[in-house]
Amino acid sequence: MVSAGIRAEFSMDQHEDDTAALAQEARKLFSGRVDFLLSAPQLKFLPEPEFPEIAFAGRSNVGKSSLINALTGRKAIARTSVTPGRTQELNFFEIGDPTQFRLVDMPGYGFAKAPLKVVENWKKLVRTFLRGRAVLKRTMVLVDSRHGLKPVDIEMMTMLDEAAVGYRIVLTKADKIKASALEEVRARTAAEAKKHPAAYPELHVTSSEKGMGLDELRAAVLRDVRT
Ligand SMILES: Nc1nc2c(ncn2[C@@H]2O[C@H](COP(=O)(O)OP(=O)(O)OP(=O)(O)O)[C@@H](O)[C@H]2O)c(=O)[nH]1
Ligand SMILES: [Mg+2]
Repeated sequence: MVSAGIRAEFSMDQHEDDTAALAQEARKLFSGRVDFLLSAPQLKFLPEPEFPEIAFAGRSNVGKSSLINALTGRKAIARTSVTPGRTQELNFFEIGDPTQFRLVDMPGYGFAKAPLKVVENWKKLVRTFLRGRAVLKRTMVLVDSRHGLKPVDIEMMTMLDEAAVGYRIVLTKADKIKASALEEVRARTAAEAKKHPAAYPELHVTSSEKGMGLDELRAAVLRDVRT
């Protein structure tokens, strides 16, 4: 007879094995074939919804494109810039050979200096895509560690809650602040996430520059792709 204690221990070990196996598989996939597929400036240019997709959203300059480069170990497969507003279309990247899933690099929101008309267009493109894309498995909502959640982020999160689109909050640029400040923003962001029904309760803390949190995020992406 197996006691409940041993059973619990076994399932815990099993869980850890599964997690380790997934992380390893994810690492392999992300270091394998990664190709830029296309850039869609309007919804009519979207690719056929043939594969699971994971979208990267967040304020301008938060580090969406940099994170895609870091996750895939490519220096510049997604274009980055110190000037906010670099990414202006939905950019699709394919991972795996044969293709397993797609990553979508999105234009940033909350970029005050862009012309109003341009901002309105991006907003519509991003919202329509996030709300209506059947193959979208998860959205990563990126938040700059130095700034924490801003009203536009809360607005985006609320929109995703209402559309019942599950999302993970990913703190970026963790290398740019002290550990104590990072802990503070992490706690504050986690508390806000708890209030949002479509948000994952656990946050990801990352640095594209230093590689922090990338293995965990790769594994999370693969888990999301398979749900
Ligand atoms: N120190 C540090 N800098 C980062 C990190 N991630 C991004 N950056 C810098 O932040 C700036 C903006 O990065 P992008 O990846 O272009 O940001 P984005 O969110 O794609 O911006 P838009 O496309 O304009 O919305 C660049 O100068 C990056 O080098 C990081 O983890 N650490
Ligand atoms: Mg970008």
